[in-house]
Amino acid sequence: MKRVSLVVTLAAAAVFSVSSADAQTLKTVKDRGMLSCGVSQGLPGFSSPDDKGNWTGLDVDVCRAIAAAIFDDPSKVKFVPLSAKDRFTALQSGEIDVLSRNTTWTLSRDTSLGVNFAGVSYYDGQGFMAKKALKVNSALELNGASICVQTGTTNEQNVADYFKGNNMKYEVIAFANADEAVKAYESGRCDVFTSDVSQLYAQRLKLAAPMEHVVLPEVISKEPLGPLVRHGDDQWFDIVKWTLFAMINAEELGITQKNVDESAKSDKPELKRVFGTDGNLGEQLGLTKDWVARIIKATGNYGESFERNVGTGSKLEIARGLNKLWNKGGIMYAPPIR
Ligand SMILES: N[C@@H](CCC(=O)N[C@@H](CS)C(=O)NCC(=O)O)C(=O)O
Repeated sequence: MKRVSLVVTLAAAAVFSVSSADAQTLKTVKDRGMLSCGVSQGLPGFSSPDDKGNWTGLDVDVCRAIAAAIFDDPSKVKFVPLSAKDRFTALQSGEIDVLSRNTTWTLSRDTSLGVNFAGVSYYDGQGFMAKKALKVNSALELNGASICVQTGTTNEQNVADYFKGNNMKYEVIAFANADEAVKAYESGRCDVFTSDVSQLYAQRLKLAAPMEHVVLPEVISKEPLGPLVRHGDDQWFDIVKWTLFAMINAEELGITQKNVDESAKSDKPELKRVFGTDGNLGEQLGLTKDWVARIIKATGNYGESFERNVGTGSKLEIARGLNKLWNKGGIMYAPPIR
């Protein structure tokens, strides 16, 4: 009997020490007074700085939302620009607390890199951009083409699969940096440029004559993009996950940046839980009761962030498509806040 209880005590102690030792990220972030967020080196609509170094974008908003939830201040974020190749090392080493950089969730990344994907913030797929002068209407006409791509991306492998699958020849010209790849394409070193379709639209804006380039109709892969964290801190994983889910749920519940104060006074049971006037869901996450209000005041709901950064309110003018809410014809769906 004594032995059993000793074993139980030791097991409980082990569990306790694991959770207390690992749940450090929130504390680290609070002590630093700043969230460290890994982003791209400049991808309009997703994460790009203006000439004053002020970052905006859909991926940027995820980090601003996390900072708002923790500090009630979306400006408390240090943005760390990372190439596709360096992004995972920065997360593994602890240089950043979260990576929010148009990163595709795949099985190999989820299992071999010591990371956890917190959800999907944008459902994307890979495509091709070609000069109109090339007179190509379909990716299936690309036999023998040279293709510019960025190294360290899912796009490298997908393009190989696609050409092999369709019995077509191709030549890959890979670059460590997106701007180099796009410049090489623009200068004629490659016939086409390939990346996630959203990024084709974003990169096209940087070209001297955007309208001389077309995005071909084929989408050759699934690229679910979302934020990710390091293994080993489940509380932090939950915070990042539920911050994204809060933005998506807010859209579903009709909570907007404009009406958030009004909505917080609602008597509806669902809204009372979301705003913490009933229960303490925010505190269960390690945050405050008003965590959702803080997030929506800072960034707006998911749909507002989408439209402002990549949708109709932006230069990219990307259609919501798959990223519409599940009850509006899309697949964007967040588990409920209850
Ligand atoms: N979603 C893909 C591609 C991500 C990626 O890095 N794409 C390049 C292609 S344009 C990019 O965004 N570069 C922007 C940058 O390096 O700042 C992945 O996770 O591997």
